[in-house]
Amino acid sequence: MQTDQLRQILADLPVPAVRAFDTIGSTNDEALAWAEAGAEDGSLVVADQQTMGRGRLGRSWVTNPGAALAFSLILRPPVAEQENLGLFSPLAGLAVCLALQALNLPAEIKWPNDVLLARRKTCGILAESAWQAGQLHGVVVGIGINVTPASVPPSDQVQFPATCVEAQLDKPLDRWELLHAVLESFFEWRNRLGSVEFIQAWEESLAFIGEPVTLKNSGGQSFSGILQGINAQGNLRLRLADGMEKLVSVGDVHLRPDGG
Ligand code: BT5
Repeated sequence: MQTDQLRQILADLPVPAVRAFDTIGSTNDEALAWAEAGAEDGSLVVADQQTMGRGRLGRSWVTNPGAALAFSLILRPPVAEQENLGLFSPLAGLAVCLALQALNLPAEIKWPNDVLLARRKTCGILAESAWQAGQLHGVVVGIGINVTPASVPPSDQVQFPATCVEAQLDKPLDRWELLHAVLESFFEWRNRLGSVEFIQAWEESLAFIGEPVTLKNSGGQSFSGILQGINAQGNLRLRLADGMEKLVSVGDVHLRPDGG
């Protein structure tokens, strides 16, 4: 996909500039460098293939050529929006989820922001902020979506079962239409970031409500309980075995369905 063609496809969206690559290390790295160099809010980096795609905490993300969507959106949040910085990755998850639901797919969100189809990971999100002298300089929201079967890594290379959109849709999908739909939904919900409706929409698409799950943080601590939902601050509500409710904030936490 050429940069000019992509610009045309996205012309009705608040995307002022696009950089498209056949192959790149990581679209997030390119976007962080571009943000540093002064990219405007809404600028977009797209790649057909990533050779060093990144997940969270040094994990890797596989993007095979011609098979997936891999893109990074540069945001320049105004001060009011900076209060909800932690909600940018859930916003991206919600946008992907709603775009897939619009294709009649029963997409769900594995809290906080992975998107699942048939309980398998179809999309991963990595939001990173750039700071300069204590000031927020920009946020890069990286989104990877598995589209064709060639995008799905072998099962021994993933921590959580994976799938792709076409496997669930049972017909080919135009990747660029999906990109447009995701960005449209992202910008629409960005206007309501952190609102009651935002939390409601996030919770409505949440996977595993009423089911036993275990949450693990990077320190190795884990909590098991029944997933209740999301509170107004975006924290996950977990009912522990002793009946107490535990709130877990968006951060470095891994959620796993028990026995899943
Ligand atoms: C994520 O990390 O899920 C965030 C992935 C973000 C990727 C996008 S693509 C555009 C932008 N540029 C980048 O360099 N990154 C962003 P995490 O929750 O840490 O999950 C990573 C784990 O997912 C890996 O350790 C694998 O187990 C698994 N994985 C890797 N590639 C996958 C794929 N294509 N589909 C499903 N699972 C995958």
